[in-house]
Amino acid sequence: MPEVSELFDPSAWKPVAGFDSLTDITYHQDTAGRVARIAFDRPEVRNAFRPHTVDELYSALDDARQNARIGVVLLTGNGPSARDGGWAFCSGGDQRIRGRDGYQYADGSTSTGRLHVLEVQRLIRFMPKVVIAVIPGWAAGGGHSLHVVCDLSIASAEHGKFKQTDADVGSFDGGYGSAYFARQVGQKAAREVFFLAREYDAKRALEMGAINAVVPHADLERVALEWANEILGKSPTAIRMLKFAFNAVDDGMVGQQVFAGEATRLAYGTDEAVEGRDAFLEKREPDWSPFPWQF
Ligand code: S0N
Repeated sequence: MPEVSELFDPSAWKPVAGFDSLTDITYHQDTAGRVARIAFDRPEVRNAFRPHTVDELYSALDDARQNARIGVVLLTGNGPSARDGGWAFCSGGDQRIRGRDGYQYADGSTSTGRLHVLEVQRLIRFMPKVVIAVIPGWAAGGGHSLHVVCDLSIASAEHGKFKQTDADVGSFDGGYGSAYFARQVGQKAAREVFFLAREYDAKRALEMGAINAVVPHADLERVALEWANEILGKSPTAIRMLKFAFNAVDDGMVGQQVFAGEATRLAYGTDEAVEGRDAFLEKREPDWSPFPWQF
């Protein structure tokens, strides 16, 4: 079996320092240190996540968020399964450890279950970088929701498959996984996907508008890295403002807050804002005369 994944090119990636003891995911940066590759690493269960997986995923994503050189994150699933050769992006919550109040840690370290993949969804949604779902196989259940919340999705032509099993297993993502999905594909298609829980191949997902591209399986990660490098050629501020502008219309006051925070950061860079700060520090009235009331 390959050390990481059959699609992984070891010459393109290096492991990230400080993340040596990961068990459920892998975390790499490209050789230029500009792109992060974060991958589910439980191919024997179609990359289902347990609470520990979610903890590792959150830390790696947050590390990428705080790294000012990283502009794009690729979220994918390692594979194939050594047992049967099956490929997966992610099959959602590990149903073997689902309790009555959430998902249980293997060591029983918390008395209550966890449902914190939603925190990961929010991190992807609000991080000022582009997150691309790179889908080499199944995106099912909560794994389907994760691809929905990513900014872009690219899938394997041969193995990319989509299924929203929530209603089969008595689970429901009533937030981004469904309502935001309906924004992407329309209400009728979204309700079909959830209410019938059928399987869709990558070609059909593309027709629906659920994903951006379908590429030959062997080329999947290379193409994803090409997309990432193309995005890295753009203005970081423009990309950040555009991501938050796209989000704001669906995110209510929180969306406005995130967008406005970035607008404030931009305003701090103006002479006008510097004058306001300096006037306060120098205990004088600000002189706004050089700054026009724009029309
Ligand atoms: C993905 C599917 C369609 C693949 O089918 P295929 O190719 O026929 O493979 P299988 O033979 O079914 O699977 C191979 C082995 O992998 C195991 N397995 C697969 N998925 C899971 C899983 N999710 N949990 C545990 N094991 C899994 C199979 O059992 C099999 O192993 P063996 O041979 O030993 O039995 C198909 O596998 C499928 O439908 N999987 C289940 C998908 C699913 O229903 N997922 C859960 C849906 N709900 C969620 O994800 C919600 C998650 C959630 O709410 C949550 C979880 C944690 C924290 C927070 C949250 C939250 O969102 O709030």
